[in-house]
Amino acid sequence: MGLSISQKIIREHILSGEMKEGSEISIRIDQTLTQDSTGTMAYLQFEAIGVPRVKTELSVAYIDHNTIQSGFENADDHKYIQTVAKKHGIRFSRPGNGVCHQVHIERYGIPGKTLLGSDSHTPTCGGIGMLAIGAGGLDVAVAMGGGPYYLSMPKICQVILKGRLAPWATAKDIILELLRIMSVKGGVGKIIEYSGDGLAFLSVPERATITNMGAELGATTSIFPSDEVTRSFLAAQGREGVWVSLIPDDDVVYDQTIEIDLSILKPLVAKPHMPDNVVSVAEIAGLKVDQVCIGSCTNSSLMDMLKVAAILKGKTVHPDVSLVIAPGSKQVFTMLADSGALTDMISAGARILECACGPCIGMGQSPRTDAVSLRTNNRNFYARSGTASASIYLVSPEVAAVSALSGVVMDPSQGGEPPVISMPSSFTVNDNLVELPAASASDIVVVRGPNIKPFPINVPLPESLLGKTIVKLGDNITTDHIMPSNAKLLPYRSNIPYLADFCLTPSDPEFPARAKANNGGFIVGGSNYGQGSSREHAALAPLQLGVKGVIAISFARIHMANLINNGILPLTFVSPSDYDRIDLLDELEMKDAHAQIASAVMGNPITIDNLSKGFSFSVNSTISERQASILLAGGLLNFTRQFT
Ligand code: MIC
Ligand code: SF4
Repeated sequence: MGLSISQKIIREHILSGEMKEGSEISIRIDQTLTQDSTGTMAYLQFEAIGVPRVKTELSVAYIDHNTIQSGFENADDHKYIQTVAKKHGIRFSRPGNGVCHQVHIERYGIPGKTLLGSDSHTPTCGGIGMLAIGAGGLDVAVAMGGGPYYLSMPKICQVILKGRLAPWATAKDIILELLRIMSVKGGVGKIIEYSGDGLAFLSVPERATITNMGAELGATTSIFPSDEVTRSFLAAQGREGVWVSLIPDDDVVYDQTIEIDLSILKPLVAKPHMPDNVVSVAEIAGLKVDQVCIGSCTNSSLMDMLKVAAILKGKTVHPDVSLVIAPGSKQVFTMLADSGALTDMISAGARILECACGPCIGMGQSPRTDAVSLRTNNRNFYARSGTASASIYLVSPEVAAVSALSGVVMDPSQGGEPPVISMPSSFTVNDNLVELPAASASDIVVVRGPNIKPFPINVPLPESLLGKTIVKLGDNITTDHIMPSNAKLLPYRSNIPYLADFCLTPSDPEFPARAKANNGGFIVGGSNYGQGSSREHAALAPLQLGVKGVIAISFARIHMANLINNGILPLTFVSPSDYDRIDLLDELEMKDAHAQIASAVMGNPITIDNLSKGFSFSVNSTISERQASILLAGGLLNFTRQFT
């Protein structure tokens, strides 16, 4: 049986386990990336591991998330990351250089290599045929130290793209269509591999839009072949030397196949508050718009920006609309300036932001009360914009730009020709904002600000876990619910005690107080619990509040790994109907925890007693032997320390 693209990369990098769907494998990581909102914690953990210099081929620390400096905290964290990077062999991408994923694909990604990033949109680099995976900061710290990355061997899902996009339909519409088909949990446990004759018409930035937003499917990663399109992109970046061809064998047997006919795709939109709530733009045409945000790691490439500039040229943004634009990188920004396209944007009334995540993570530009905000981002989760009453709609840059001019949602395919923009034969390359690490670490002093507080480390698993149900939640709870992030909270990413007071507040404002009053306990959730980001703060804050276990119908991949890494038990209902039999403040007990965890590794269910209601129910924990040992030790740091 032939191998798919990702199976070929895994075969080259596998360190342990068998490439058999569902079994735990470990792989060698060639490159890592971090960004600042997860990076501070990742580097604190890297320091705790105690490896003097990274052992990867390349590790880059980006500053792109926490860029509003309304107090000392973010600037302090930036200085910490800059100095810790310099000391330990990591390149430092200064603020102003751009969003990690955009810069990484432009300057560092290599087809056929592995990349682990402390950000869920790391799969963006799958657009050039890299096996790029998002993970919690601790997993990335371990990989920087030369340790393997463990994952459960995913299923391989083939998506065949047929034909060519019609005018005004875009790469964003391809991934929105896939979200409509598969839903936000349809990709869990899968790698999405793209193929088909349609690939020839999709440039690398377009492919990257698709692999980027594969994160919203819950997929482990997404990947395109490395072909002539990839080669010419890398050549235009002055990096043709790193190109290798990477295509699947002819006789691959895929676990799932989905076909999309590109020629019939229309502009699509994801309505509030889920990226899979997809309808055609035509269906909501005419809706009055208050804000339009163009940018984010999904749609901030030069091609996207040039199209937007061409639409805005010579026009004026509607008086009721605030249009903000954040180019993805310094390369994009300078090329916009040099070509005059930036002038077209400014003249039309666009408010130009620095090249960073910005509004996508609520780092500024929170919309007004009850606003309708059209964004080119990948996530429209409840309250993520910083304004809980706002409605965020996810669209392509083209739909965003035409709607910014008209003041209402517009389906551009109803009339007019789209701007024709072609890929430049060469990009402007200037890596002057990337600092190289020091040759010798001895004279580098790591600078730590006063906002860096000790992070919680769990205790070894007790023999019996006893606690109340301190919250009961529905399906698709995101990490933005569990650990909200916005301009007010992001500066506290290195201060878990402070953040814990905001844990789960978008779902239940009383949760932190209730958790404290009951000395922690259990979280009960629905399906796809913890979808979204890689932030391990969504495990650390519950740990700070004494959460012992999360019992859910199903989990998102990265969050489940983060729970285990912090010694919090991820348990799934054997019979989902038991979910209905548990009420808030029910007292739950898991007896013989050690024996039950050991037996869960063999696939046996775990028994939990509901002491308040007088019944027992079964849960599963789909963990490997290694993960069981981590849970028994009280988390990965404790587990690792046993051997040092
Ligand atoms: C996001 O898009 O949600 C973030 C902010 O980039 C997160 C990382 C974080 O929470 O710092 C992600 O995607 O992993
Ligand atoms: Fe930044 Fe938004 Fe991309 Fe996350 S999704 S990395 S916040 S631009």
